[in-house]
Amino acid sequence: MDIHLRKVSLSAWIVLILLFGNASGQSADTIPSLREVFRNKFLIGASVSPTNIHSAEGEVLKKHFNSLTAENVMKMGVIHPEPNRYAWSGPDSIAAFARAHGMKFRGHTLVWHKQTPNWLFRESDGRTVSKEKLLQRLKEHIFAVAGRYRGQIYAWDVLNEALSDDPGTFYTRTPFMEICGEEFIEKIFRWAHEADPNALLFYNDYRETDPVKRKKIIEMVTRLRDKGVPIHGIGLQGHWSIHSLREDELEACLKDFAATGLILHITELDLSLWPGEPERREIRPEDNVNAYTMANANRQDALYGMIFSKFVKYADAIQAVTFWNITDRHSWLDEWPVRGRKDHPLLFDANLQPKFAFWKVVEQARNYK
Ligand code: 9MR
Repeated sequence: MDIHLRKVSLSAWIVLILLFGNASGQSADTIPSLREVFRNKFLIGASVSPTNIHSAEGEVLKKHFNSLTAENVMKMGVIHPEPNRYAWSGPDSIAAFARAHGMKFRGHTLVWHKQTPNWLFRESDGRTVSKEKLLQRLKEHIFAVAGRYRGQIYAWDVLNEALSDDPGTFYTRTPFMEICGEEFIEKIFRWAHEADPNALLFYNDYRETDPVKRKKIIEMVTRLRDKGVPIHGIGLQGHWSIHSLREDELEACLKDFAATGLILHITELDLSLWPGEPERREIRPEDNVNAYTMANANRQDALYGMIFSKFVKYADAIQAVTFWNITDRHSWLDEWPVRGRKDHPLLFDANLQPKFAFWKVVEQARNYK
């Protein structure tokens, strides 16, 4: 049986077909807009590329979403591939789409140690740059990028994933940290604020449900706040798996982050049908199965319901919920950690139709105070 038809009895199905004459049973008019359902609670966002906003997925965006994040084209290596060259056309087209459709635009990301351009850490003769030069390059980069989109980007991920997953280590060892020491963090927030004083500034990280990692995130942002550094919010990525996400952990996570008093954005939400893995690896025979089984889909429906019941509970702290990609037609998880292994982590299926998980999410709006 097609997975989309499960749970619908035969008689209900006949009624639906008579009513809507639509084999999928879901006429476009009967499907509520996600962003309308959650209006006045939080924004509903998706990460996008300059291409997919103009594909069929763009229609899903226009109906259900009111915030966009560039999945890749604003990262340092893409937007600033050479010392004096910026690639503006991709981000400009996303900005134009956001404007044309009355959507917000989240900036991702000013500083991240991944997807950095090769030239950034090197002198022209190949030696490692000095601390002063690297800081100067960071400053120029931030002023150029945040300056160009001043007034168009409402919130920036200023720093992405600087904290270690190793419980015994605070910061991840990155070229930024090795060359500049932790003081670069404070500086990049101050520069971002100067470049665009109205943008909300975020620290963004994953594995936020892990109590040790969470403590580090809270400690770092609290220290920055106490020093008067302009940081307004914490981005909780939310790359979760149906095999490991636990309600008690999510509850504790949101409670702790809400207690900081900072704005919370869920920045990269998806719920994988595969167990999470920290490293890329080759495909194995056991990966060649369809993970979108009834059991997995049922689990995903229930967990999406649970996740949004928590978001609704903490809606006073949460300003935006952004999904990482739009529909199951394409997800970064189709490539990671196993290239070519299909995942189905989102609320819309590969045919761009709402999944049962979508309805579970919509149901949570009933629980508004
Ligand atoms: O989805 C992004 C993927 O297309 C890129 O190849 C990858 C590597 O740069 O980055 C992915 O997005 C990441 C995001 O920028 C930061 N948090 C983790 C996301 C998934 O890796």
